[in-house]
Amino acid sequence: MYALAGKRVFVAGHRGMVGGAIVRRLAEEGCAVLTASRAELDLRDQAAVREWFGRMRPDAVFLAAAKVGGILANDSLPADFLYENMMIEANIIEAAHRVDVEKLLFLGSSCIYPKFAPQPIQEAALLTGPLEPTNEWYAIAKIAGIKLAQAYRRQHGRDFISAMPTNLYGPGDNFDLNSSHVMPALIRKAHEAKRAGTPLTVWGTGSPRREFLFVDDCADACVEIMKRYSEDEHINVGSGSDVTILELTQLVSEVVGFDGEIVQDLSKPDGTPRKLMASDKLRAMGWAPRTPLREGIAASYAWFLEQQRAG
Ligand code: GFB
Repeated sequence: MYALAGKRVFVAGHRGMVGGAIVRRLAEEGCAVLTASRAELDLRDQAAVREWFGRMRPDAVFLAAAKVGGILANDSLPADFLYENMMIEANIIEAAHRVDVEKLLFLGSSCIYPKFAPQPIQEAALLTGPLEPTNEWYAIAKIAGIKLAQAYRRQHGRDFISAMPTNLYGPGDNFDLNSSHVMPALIRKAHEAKRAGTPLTVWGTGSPRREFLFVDDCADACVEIMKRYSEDEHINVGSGSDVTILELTQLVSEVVGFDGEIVQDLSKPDGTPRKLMASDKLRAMGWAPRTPLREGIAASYAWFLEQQRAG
């Protein structure tokens, strides 16, 4: 058991959806939360990261900073996704080692697994087959992060661990249609189609299956993992069930109140056919998600509307 109470806890990536949710969740832990804005600290800059860690001396680190995006952004910005993510994780993990950080949790993604991994995907499926080409750059960077954490455990005895969340969504998500993931894209498209009385366009065939987890549930799991998990192997963080993109489109349409036509854009990629994770290890720790999909979508839509009103 690693106690967070009284500790100095750095959340790298606090302006992002996941980092923001971890900061919210840490309010219950009685710890001092450290954050650094992009203007204060460029996580891709090794010297700056070392200097910051030397000065701020965190006891624990949630490594939730990353260059992230949906299928199109991943596919069209391969250099950014590979370079930026490798720099961020290498700089933070090495700096954490140098200042004797007691515990570090590195966050990855379910796209680290082979494209055709047996479902539900066990942690042991890592590196057993070829990756999905639309996101292999991001996946390679995240696999390197897992290996870095393991390497520092092995060589230096560090308590550095990794968690792999499934597709996440919620307040703080990116709703930009060119770079977003499917959930915020569908919420925005349904909202705009309802207002304009136009059809809603879904990318690809609509047949891929995805597992979704509400971001505050993920943050809760991350805090539990930080406190109670200390193993070499990464740990999956999923909700345990998945839906097709078409089913998701229907559900989002219901929540948003859109009942118009749904059309397909087959020029856009489908990506991995399915990536449902086996989260048995996490469930065995007694953790379970709290937010049903429909409720999470409603919370996400409410946040989107709030942002729109705020301009
Ligand atoms: O969420 P998403 O962009 O990423 O897309 P991945 C999931 C599925 O939704 C794909 C379909 O089959 C998309 O074709 N889709 C339908 C849409 N309509 C839309 C739309 O309007 N926008 C988007 N974005 N998708 C990413 C990876 O994979 O997921 C990352 O690229 C990362 O590496 C992340 O792992 C969690 O689930 O395919």
